[in-house]
Amino acid sequence: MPIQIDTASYKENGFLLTRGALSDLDFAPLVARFLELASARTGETYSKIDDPELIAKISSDRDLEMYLYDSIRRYPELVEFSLAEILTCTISKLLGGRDNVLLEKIPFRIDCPMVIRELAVWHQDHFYVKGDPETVTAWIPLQDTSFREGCLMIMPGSHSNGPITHDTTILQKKIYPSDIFDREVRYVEMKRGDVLFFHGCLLHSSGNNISDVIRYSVQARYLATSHESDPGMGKRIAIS
Ligand SMILES: O=C(O)CCC(=O)C(=O)O
Repeated sequence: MPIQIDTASYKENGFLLTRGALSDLDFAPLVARFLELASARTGETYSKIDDPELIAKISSDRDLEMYLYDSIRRYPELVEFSLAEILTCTISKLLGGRDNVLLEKIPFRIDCPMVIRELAVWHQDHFYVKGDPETVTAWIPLQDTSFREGCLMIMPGSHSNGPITHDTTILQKKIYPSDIFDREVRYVEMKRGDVLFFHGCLLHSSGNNISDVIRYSVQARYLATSHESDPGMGKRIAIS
C-alpha cells in the first residue's frame, strides 16, 4: 500500500507520522548486527532483541550498554537502514527536492526499563544538532512503543516559532526551554515499522520507559545538500 505523505500537514504541525513504512526486512540487518555484537561481547547467544535474558544483561551492565551504543555505529547497517527508500523518498517530499544528505551521526538509543539517565527532556533538535533548522529527524522505534515503553511526546506546531532559547539544565547535561509548558502535548504511540518525521524546531521529549522491555530506537537526520550542518554531526552522506 503506498504511503500518504501529507506535506501540508508537516508544514503546519512540524511532524509527519507514517504508519507501517518499514518491514521486518528493513530492520533485519541492523538487528542482526546488534545481536552479533551483544553475543560476541557476552559469550551468550541471543536471537531477538527482546530476549528477556538480553534485556536483563544490558539493564544490569552499563558498560555493555555503552559498548553496544558505541559499537553499532562503527558498522554500515545503521547508515544503510537510514537510507531505506521509503525514508529518503519521504525526506525528498518533506524538503521539497531530491538533493539531500543524511548526517552520519545516527544515534541508536538503548533505553532500559525504569532508567531515566538518558532521558531527552523537552528540546528542539536544532539546539543540539545545530546546522539548518529545516533538518528533519526520522525517529524510528525497533519495537511497538506505547506510553508504557516511553513513546515520544511532541508539541504540535511548536516548530513555527523557529529556534528558541534553552535555558534550564537538568540531569547534569540536558537543557530545556522553561517557558513552553502551556502548549498542547501529544503522546506519539507507535508500532514497529512506523516512522515519525519531525522538523528541527519541533519541541519533543522522551517518555519514561516504565515497561519491562528495552526501548530501542534510531534517530536519523536529513537536510538539503545546499544547507549547512554542524561538523559534530559527522559526514554528509549523499542520498541517491
Ligand atoms: O528517543 C528519545 O527518547 C529522544 C530522542 C530525541 O529527542 C531526538 O532524537 O532528538
